[in-house]
Amino acid sequence: MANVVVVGAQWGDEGKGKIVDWLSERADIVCRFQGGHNAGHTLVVEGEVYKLHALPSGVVRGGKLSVIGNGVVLDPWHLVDEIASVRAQGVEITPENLLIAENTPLILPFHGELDRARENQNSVAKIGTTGRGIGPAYEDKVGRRVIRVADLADDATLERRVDRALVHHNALRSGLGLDPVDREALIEKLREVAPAILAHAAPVWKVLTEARRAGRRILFEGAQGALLDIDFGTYPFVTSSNVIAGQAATGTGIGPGAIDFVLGIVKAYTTRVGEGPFPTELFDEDGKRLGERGHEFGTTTGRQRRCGWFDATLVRQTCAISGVSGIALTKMDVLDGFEELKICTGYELDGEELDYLPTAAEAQARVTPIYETMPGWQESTAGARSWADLPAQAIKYVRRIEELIRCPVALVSTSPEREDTILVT
Ligand code: 2SA
Ligand code: MG
Repeated sequence: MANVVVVGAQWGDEGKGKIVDWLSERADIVCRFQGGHNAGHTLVVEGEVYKLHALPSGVVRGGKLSVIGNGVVLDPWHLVDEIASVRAQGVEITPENLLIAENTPLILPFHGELDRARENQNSVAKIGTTGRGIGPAYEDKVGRRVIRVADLADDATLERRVDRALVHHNALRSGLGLDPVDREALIEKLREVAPAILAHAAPVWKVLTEARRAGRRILFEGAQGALLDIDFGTYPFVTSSNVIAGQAATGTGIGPGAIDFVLGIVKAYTTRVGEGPFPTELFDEDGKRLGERGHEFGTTTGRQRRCGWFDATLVRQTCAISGVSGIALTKMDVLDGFEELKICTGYELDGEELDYLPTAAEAQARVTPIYETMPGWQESTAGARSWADLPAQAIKYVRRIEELIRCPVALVSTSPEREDTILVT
């Protein structure tokens, strides 16, 4: 398979990091195309644990080109720190193996302050964001007042861009009781960080076009999950970018025809962090058990994740919207030992059956799941590396999911270790 897009098909934290790492071995280039350091991908390579937020997962593998595309919002100071921390783990990062699109918008300190001020202000505004300034940075991008990587190269441009942003932000800040931004200090801070970022700046669209022409394989690494998509997610409890597969093209500057395969990452149950509707959420012992067995705590903020049964209705919907070609089913082993397992096959709302999640927030909050129950399995699936290693009941569970979501299972992951992966043929 030439160029693959990997996207989350639930609310993020589906275990994309491991799958991306697994696939990156077969790719020449790994690109991020949306989100920012609100992502958190944990990679375990030969026992060493890497926690990445802004950097593409390809960086931990030698000989790959890593790319941060224009669809990302980049906190330059965070990136410098993240580079330093993975370097300390022995990873080599150079202007040759890490490129940043010149048209990438920057997250500035006042974006984070605004994000957190809104979250803390009152319950009406609360989304449960990561507080990283992601939303405010995307707002500025669309509002045509963001500072982009290329703007760092010229002092006069940089000052003009800062002034343009501050007209807006100082007015906003005064309404929130925040002091105006210290213009000189901000410009100084930007000048300081500029060389470290500019060293990696490149016309990514051009690099990718040429790479494609030369037959190099590109892996597009999504962050978050389709239900957090700004258009198709559980709005307003979403992130501020398009996270679905179509964004891989817009967020890097390559045509949609370059995408050969869309791999949707799907966890064998459901989790979500932050506020918002979650039809199959469990508040009982089963939910607690999923959280404990699955170590469901956020990589980025350490928050405890809400847990629930597998929702086939939602995944069928997100697979359709992302044009998923096949799924990777992760964290199967977390289900080991359950007496029975439930799968949501549809919803009921006001006495009617629905085969999709309606758009209206009010309806999303009120749907009740329709479940089918399957017997669980008592054997361990942890570390299974072939179909034959799986208990019969676990295979039935996978096959039933496949049927319900109308999409084939391409991979099954049975532990955080990259070798513990079943390739379904
Ligand atoms: P924000 O900070 O504006 O993006 O927050 C808006 C909502 O989006 C949710 N959000 C996330 N939910 C789950 N996982 C996230 N990141 C993963 C991680 C990375 C991944 O492990 O941390 O799987 O790609 C993530 N990022 C944002 C957030 O909780 C708000 O509900
Ligand atoms: Mg994650």
